Amino acid sequence: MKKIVIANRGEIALRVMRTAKEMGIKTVAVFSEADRKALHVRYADEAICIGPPPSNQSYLLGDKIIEVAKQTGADAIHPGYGFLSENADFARKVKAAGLIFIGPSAESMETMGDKISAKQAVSNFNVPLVPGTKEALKDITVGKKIADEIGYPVLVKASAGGGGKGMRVVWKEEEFEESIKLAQSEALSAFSDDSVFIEKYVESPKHIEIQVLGDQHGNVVYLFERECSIQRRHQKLVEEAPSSCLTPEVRKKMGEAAVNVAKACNYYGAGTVEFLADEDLNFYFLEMNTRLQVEHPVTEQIVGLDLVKEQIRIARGETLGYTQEDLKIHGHAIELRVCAEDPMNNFLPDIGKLKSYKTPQGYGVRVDDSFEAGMEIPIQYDPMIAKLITFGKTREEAIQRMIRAIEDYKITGIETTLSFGTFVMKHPAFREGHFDTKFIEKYFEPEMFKTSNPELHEAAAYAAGSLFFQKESTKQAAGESKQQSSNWQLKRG
Ligand code: MV4
Repeated sequence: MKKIVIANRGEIALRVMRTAKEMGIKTVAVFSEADRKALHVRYADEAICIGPPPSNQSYLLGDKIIEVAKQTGADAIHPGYGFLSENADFARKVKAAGLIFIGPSAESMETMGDKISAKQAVSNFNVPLVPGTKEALKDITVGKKIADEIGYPVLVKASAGGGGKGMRVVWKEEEFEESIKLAQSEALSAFSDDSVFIEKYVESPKHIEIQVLGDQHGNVVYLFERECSIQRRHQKLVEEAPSSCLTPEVRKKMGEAAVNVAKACNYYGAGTVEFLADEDLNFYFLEMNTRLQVEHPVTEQIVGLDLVKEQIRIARGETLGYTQEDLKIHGHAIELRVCAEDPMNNFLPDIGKLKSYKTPQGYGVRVDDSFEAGMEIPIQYDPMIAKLITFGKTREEAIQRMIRAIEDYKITGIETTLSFGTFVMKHPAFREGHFDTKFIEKYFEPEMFKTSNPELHEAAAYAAGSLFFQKESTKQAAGESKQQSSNWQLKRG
């Protein structure tokens, strides 16, 4: 492999190019007209404009990107995350053009891309699943019977859905028929596929995912877990590795289950197996993401592997060269997604120019970004400006370092999620590891930190803390039967 095309933009395009450079591989950037001055364009050995700003006229044009690879004499394509990264047809076309797709096979992507087929694929591989149906629901009467057996509340999910799209909670039988019909019509318009299935609804779960790596010779290992429960509308904001709540025994069981998921679809490359975990650490397979994920750096920091380098080595046909026993967790890493969003204003995207931009430095701090002072944040794409990653010997050290790094991060001109990061790091529930996917819904109140004064941040965190304990005790008294919020139906714009 001598030259690769990076079919992506932003921080991930740069991140892939850095590793390629270290491996002596030349890089070709593709870019839209909105990204003419982008850093990934400058960093690459060559760069080719592929169209106007909208992704469907640029970064999603698979055929055009394959053309670029041929034109420039590249021998492989790295898709990054998002865009074409989980598009099986694209992977197939890349291969048919005599190029290497740096990722899994089109078949693995297809099996895992559909939730029903994913569940069926793993069903003989000793992987725990949430009680529910393993086939698309056809008959309302049959569905009702199954829902009764499982017990309410149940969750209706679109088989083609992802990231929470096309999901609906059904609290009682009277709502069942209407919910199924709504979910089906939502799924049909969003994915042109109205297949839905039902599962027992796990309330307030933790979201824990396992990073796996497989080579093309049948070897698969797990690189431990990432805790990704701090999210809003299915958009993760804080991720960490390892999780503060797993025991070594559960970690091993989850890791082995993830390896079995990978084996069930003959997986090679880097992939992530998502699990839900309840309070008692019972865990259930949700889905597999067949790409490199945004939050992969926290795993890199604790295992000491460059995941892009591993992806490239695997794509070249090399063997992993290590076994599960060789892999150990070293220290703790936390990632904050620094997005151009205003936490005080419902996390709405904040557009504009970065008037000043200065990243934090020093031991245990990593910033993966793609901006400089004076640049505009393009509105056509994801509002993520950077990923701020800190690591330390212990979780406490990584948290303290994150608080310091956020303070040292100077961004003016736009609102960002940096202040939200401080709120999380100082929150007692986060510090004690008592949190789940409802963290923001339960504890976040923007008024609490309407200031950049660090002492008031502290006060806000204490206020949040006492509120937390207050809420917990009233909940226990009331028997906790909070209705689901409207977040389920909201889609990220
Ligand atoms: C669930 C669930 C509760 N019970 N499945 C959301 C996205 C998609 N990957 C699956 N999701 C969920 N599936 C059952 N049976 C709750 C969620 C869920 C969630 C999962 C992971 C991270 C954040 C979440 C936020 C809300 C709901």
